Amino acid sequence: EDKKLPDPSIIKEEILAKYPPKIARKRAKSMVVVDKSMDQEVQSNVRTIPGIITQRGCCYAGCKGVVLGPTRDIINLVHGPIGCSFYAWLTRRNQTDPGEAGPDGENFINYCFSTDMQDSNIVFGGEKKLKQAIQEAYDIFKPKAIGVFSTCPVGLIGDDVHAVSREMKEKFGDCNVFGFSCEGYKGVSQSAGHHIANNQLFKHVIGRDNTQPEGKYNINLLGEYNIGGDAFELDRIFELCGINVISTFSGNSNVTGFERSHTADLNLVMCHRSINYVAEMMETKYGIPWFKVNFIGGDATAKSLRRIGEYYEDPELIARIEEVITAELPSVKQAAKDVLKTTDGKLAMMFVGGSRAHHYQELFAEMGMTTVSAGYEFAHRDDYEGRKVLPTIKVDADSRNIEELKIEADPELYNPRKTKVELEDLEKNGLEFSEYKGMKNDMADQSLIVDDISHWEADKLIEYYKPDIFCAGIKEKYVVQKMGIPLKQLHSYDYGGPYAGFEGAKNFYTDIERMLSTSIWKKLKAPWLETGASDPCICAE
Ligand code: CFN
Ligand code: HCA
Repeated sequence: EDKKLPDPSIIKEEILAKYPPKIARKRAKSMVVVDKSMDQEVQSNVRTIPGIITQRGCCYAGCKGVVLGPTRDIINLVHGPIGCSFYAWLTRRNQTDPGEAGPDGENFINYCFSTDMQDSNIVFGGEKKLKQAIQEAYDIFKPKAIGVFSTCPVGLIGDDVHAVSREMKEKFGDCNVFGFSCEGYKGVSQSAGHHIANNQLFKHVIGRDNTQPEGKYNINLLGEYNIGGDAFELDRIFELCGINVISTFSGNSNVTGFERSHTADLNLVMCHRSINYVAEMMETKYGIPWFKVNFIGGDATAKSLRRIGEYYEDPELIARIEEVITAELPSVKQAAKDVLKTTDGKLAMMFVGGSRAHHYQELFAEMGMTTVSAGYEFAHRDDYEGRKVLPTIKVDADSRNIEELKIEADPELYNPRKTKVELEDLEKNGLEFSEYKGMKNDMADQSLIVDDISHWEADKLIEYYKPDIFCAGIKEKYVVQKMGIPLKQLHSYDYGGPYAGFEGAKNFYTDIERMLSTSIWKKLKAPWLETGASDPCICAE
């Protein structure tokens, strides 16, 4: 069925008309009607306007919850009031492989570690209490590593978590203790927390263990967080291909993997937003090249595997990858066909994080569905607009003198934020660079990109587009369903998954087909409609 789509420019205008002029002017820059014939700037990574209800989280969430959250054998000790720790306790759907619970069997993910800061600590300082908590964690669990995470009050009172961590690390001798200044208020979203987490992992953990890998093709998988078991499915595929994963960052990860990750040939980057800093620092320091991959969708998975084969230029690996694709892809295609009757021509909207609002569009497209409007919560401009990325450095140094160039040349040459002229210089030197394409590239003309969407804007988009499915998180889920639209959580997968890789794609098709097949949400009447109010925001009490 072909739906006639509303004009996005009119929608945008009508949404903005509700705002005071100054705010409308600001928000206008974050709402872009896609026109692929020109370069378009998508305003992003800017402060949410106070008073607007955003989907975003904080710096602490990005650091402690997202990047360090899934590592099973680091004790994540939160320095702050108990609420911050309670908030982060098992709220993100990190899965660990019980059979592989760390080299020594540790898995601390289920615990909630906090200094439980009180008023008196705010007045007199909390460092003493922090030392005590680190000591206690060490005495009870004897962990390999302890990470200390600062919450907002720590930054305000000035406790030095780094000095305390250093002191305790020296005292223990056999436990790596390091701090994160990831106070929630820093930056404008989770994104600042990702960066802080990346920096500290690089400084304190990566590269500490030089044990050489035994595999023939040794990679790290960056920006994959094992939500709903995604990493287990990807492990399965890599194993079939004969590719050895030294470490993931950071789904189903452990300290040893991080410490050895610098021995890899290649870094594959799934979620560019949260981990690009590690990829770039590892390229600069260890000469490990990276490129973007996407394992969300059958075709995307096949394409990413082929890209790995191309990188190694090894006929044996290429042949094996082709075998795996031949064995796996047909059943994925069949599964997509099987749901087409229900899914074809349906409309989706997705407002999620910093990468999934892009990656999942491809999966929906495989089901014949169109993403009419999408946006990230906390992405930066390159996640929308794309950018040229570093030259691809080959493992065999003699294929081109890139390794030498890299080490000897002006290190500035390898600065990822190169100017156009520098990129041309690189090309003249015979260096390849690839382009990282952002969300806009994969969206149709006349679709609507909205960065850091507000509650009000999402409501209006639903009213205008009447999408068949809306994808977001737990904060949006029930409001959207009360509007009669099924909501798929693309953060937690609503307790489903895995959705990555070949098997994951099949799971996704069936889950979405089910959601589109039920009319239950249309039959419900939202409480605010019962009261006669037209807008959930003015629900009569
Ligand atoms: S697992 Fe990732 S894929 S890390 Fe990031 S940008 Fe969050 S926690 Mo929620 S689901 Fe989401 Fe991405 Fe990368 Fe997850 S889209 S918001 S900070 N995200
Ligand atoms: C976070 C974590 C989150 C929240 C999900 C949601 C996640 O941003 O702190 O809002 O439903 O994926 O768990 O993104």
